[in-house]
Amino acid sequence: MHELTLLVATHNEGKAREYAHLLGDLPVKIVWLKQVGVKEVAPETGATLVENALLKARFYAAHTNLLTWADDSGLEVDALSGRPGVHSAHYGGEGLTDRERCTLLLRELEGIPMERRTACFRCVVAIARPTGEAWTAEGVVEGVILTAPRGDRGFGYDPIFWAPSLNATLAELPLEVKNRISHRALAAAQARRIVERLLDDSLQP
Ligand code: ITT
Repeated sequence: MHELTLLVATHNEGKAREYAHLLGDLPVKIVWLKQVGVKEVAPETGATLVENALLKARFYAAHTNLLTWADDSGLEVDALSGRPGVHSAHYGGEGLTDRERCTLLLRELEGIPMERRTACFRCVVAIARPTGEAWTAEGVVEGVILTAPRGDRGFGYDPIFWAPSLNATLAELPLEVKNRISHRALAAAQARRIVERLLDDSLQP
């Protein structure tokens, strides 16, 4: 039987949990970085999410010789002109916990009224072949940065990101509910079509 293998390449456990749920029904064999023994971390030297997503997907595809799915994502806060954005994972410097980064962001936003605390999460998924051929898809979810964290699910900035459509922070939602509305879910819905197309092509005689 023909089976396509897809490497979902992330070192972030929070992302991995979400993708396991989002992509579980794709008719491919999903493998993870740990499973294929990749410890290297792709360089993220791009200036944009698209550049970094492509860098990651191409790096891990070349490394493993597998079709690879990677994402670069971040939180863009309007009152901070879009920061931390592409630098979300390293906001405040290395070695901080997710909670510490949230606290730092809340401190930066101190005194800013609710109506000016708008923000969005953006996710760019890149799919790359070992040859370097690649495609991208993007998803965005709009929200508001609260003044204190709420909830202990999810990861990253979820406890301070309130989603108006669900009247909850992303950290108060079960994974399958976050996966209905999130930036990652929206990008993944488009990107899975790319994988399905590649699958169709690979089945052609
Ligand atoms: P990989 O590159 O290995 O996938 P990473 O954590 O370094 O893991 P990114 O460079 O894409 O990934 O950084 C994205 C950061 O943006 C992430 O570490 C979080 O701080 C934040 N972020 C992205 N998506 C998020 C989400 O759904 N909920 C909360 N925070 C998120």
